[in-house]
Amino acid sequence: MALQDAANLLGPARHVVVFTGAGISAESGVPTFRDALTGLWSRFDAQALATPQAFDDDPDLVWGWYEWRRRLVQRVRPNQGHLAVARLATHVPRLTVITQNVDDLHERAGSPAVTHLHGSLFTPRCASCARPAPVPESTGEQPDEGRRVAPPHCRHCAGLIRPGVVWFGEALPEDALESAVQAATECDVLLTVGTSALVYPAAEIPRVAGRFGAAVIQVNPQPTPLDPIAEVNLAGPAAEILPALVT
Ligand code: BJW
Ligand code: ZN
Repeated sequence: MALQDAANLLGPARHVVVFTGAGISAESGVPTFRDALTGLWSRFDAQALATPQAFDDDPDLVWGWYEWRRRLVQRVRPNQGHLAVARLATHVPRLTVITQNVDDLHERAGSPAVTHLHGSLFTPRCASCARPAPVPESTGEQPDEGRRVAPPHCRHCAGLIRPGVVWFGEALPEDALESAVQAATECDVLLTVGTSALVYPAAEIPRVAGRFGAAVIQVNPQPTPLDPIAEVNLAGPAAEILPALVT
């Protein structure tokens, strides 16, 4: 049985990497990007929202959209999948958690030192001078998903504040990518959870781990391009499979 095969790989492992994508947060109520009916990109145009050009063209549209998403994340809770990942740290000598997600649900579940490859909804910065900016105070009012909101101005240079996420065409944070690649080359098991593995360079991480000899375990209800390199495919939702795997 696949679950037992996965447990047998995890049991003796000395360094496990957990690599997550939007699917791990789906059962908390955070939409994924590419799921056919519920994914953000089925309702919104990625080019008009998740590129530097989009922010230049219409900063209020882009800032409003990310404010809507930040507040949505603040209203939801980590699920059993995030909690199982945090628990895994007590089962293996070394655990590295690498996420493509811009939410903070791994941290709120108790995973310390999470590597965020695509930034965070909670680290806005100046689009001109790059200095960090405060997360806006909650007004108690919930911005709706299509509402334009003017971004704040930088207190240092008066430039526009932008979300601290990585848009298409932008480089990933160098330290995060470097430490993720390093961990992938060193681990014995990489557990990939809830990612379509379509977005590069992040999608290289499980592939690097496989090339360097790690066993790859995948948790995803749908097939992905990682199926051929995964030693074990656990087809199902993360919030059910992970607690069964990490008891
Ligand atoms: C469940 C579940 C449940 C559902 N349980 N599972 C090589 C080839 C081709 C293109 C490129 C390439 N290299 C670079 C590119 C271009 C581009 C790219 O990859 N494009 C492809 C899409 C074709 N990459 C970039 O532009 C990157 N930058 C770059 O390469 O820069 C080069 C450079 C170097 C030096 C200087 C300057 C430039 C940047 C990529 C940034 C991606 N950003 C986003 C948005 C972040 C901000 C935001 O949140 O708005 O990141 S896009 C979006 O996709 C987001 C995600 O992190 C990322 C990955 O998505 P993820 O997590 O896999 O989600 P989904 O929805 O795709 O999948 C969900 C999965 O969960 C599904 O499989 C479901 O089945 C599953 N699931 N329910 C478990 N309950
Ligand atoms: Zn500034």
